Amino acid sequence: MTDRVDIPGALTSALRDARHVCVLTGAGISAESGVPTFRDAQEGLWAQYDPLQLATPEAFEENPTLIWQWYRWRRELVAKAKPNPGHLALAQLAGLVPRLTLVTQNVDGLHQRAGNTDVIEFHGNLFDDRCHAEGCIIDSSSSQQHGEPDVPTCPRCGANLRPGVVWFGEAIPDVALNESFAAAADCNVFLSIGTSSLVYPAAGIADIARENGAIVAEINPEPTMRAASYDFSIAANAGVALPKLLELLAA
Ligand code: BV8
Repeated sequence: MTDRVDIPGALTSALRDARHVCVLTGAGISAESGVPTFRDAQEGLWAQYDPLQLATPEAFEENPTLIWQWYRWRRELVAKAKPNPGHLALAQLAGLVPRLTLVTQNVDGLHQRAGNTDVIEFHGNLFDDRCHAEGCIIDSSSSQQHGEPDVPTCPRCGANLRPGVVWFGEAIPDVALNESFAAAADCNVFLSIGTSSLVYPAAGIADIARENGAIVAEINPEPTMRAASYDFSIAANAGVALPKLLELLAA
């Protein structure tokens, strides 16, 4: 992938004039930080598993130890990762437009580490622990319980703890869902960045923006089948396209 990217002038102008920009990010924006996307083959021990099969309540019920091993491996990997120029550009964008709503499907917390403060974590956060019985978030130091038991337990009720993410087949938290849908309906420009747009209801957020008259652009080195229905499709890595976009905006 070259570092050259063409940013349509009409997109830069629309962003310059926007009252409200809504951004949806997926695993692709963290790829350049070394965090494997869901579509990428996993590494090592985890190469034999399909994340779509592991990220489910059924898999946790069946083998909580294995699921905790997977999430601990991801926590370690993400903790070593750093925000990349794509994350940093979005943090800069927040300071350049009147209102930016950042909705992320990612659970890695890299947008917050890049400086975005107002992030809607549509699928939760990798580093949160949640009581599997009561559903409440528990202070995550609990999962580092004395000698890290294979499956940490809730200090309040003794049930198993689980990572604070939304698994396949689980509902999106109401607040995240409603705030994301409202932002998509209200925004003037919608940027879909680094997502295959295959997972619902996240993938439907762009439709809400489009149906409410927003200008929609996708940034993805492999344009998705939805790109044809968007106003702009920028076939480039986020870490290349977003800094270029910000350079033009700030000019
Ligand atoms: C729900 C947290 C209902 C966990 C995740 C059939 C049809 C439609 C829908 C369904 C269906 N069957 C089932 C469903 C629903 C299901 C779903 O959508 N399944 C899919 C697989 C078909 N959805 C759900 O289950 C959701 N819940 O529907 O609940 C309900 C309602 C009421 C009551 C009860 C239930 C919950 C979904 C949430 C799942 N959790 N994550 C964890 O992380 O462990 S999803 C997980 O996978 C990620 O969070 C992310 O959302 C998704 C992967 O998608 P992407 O982010 O797009 O990543 P991907 O790897 O796919 O693509 C990366 C892209 O980046 C690529 O396009 C690539 O080209 C691009 N890229 C690569 N490098 C770069 C780049 N782009 C830019 N720059 C680069 N450098």
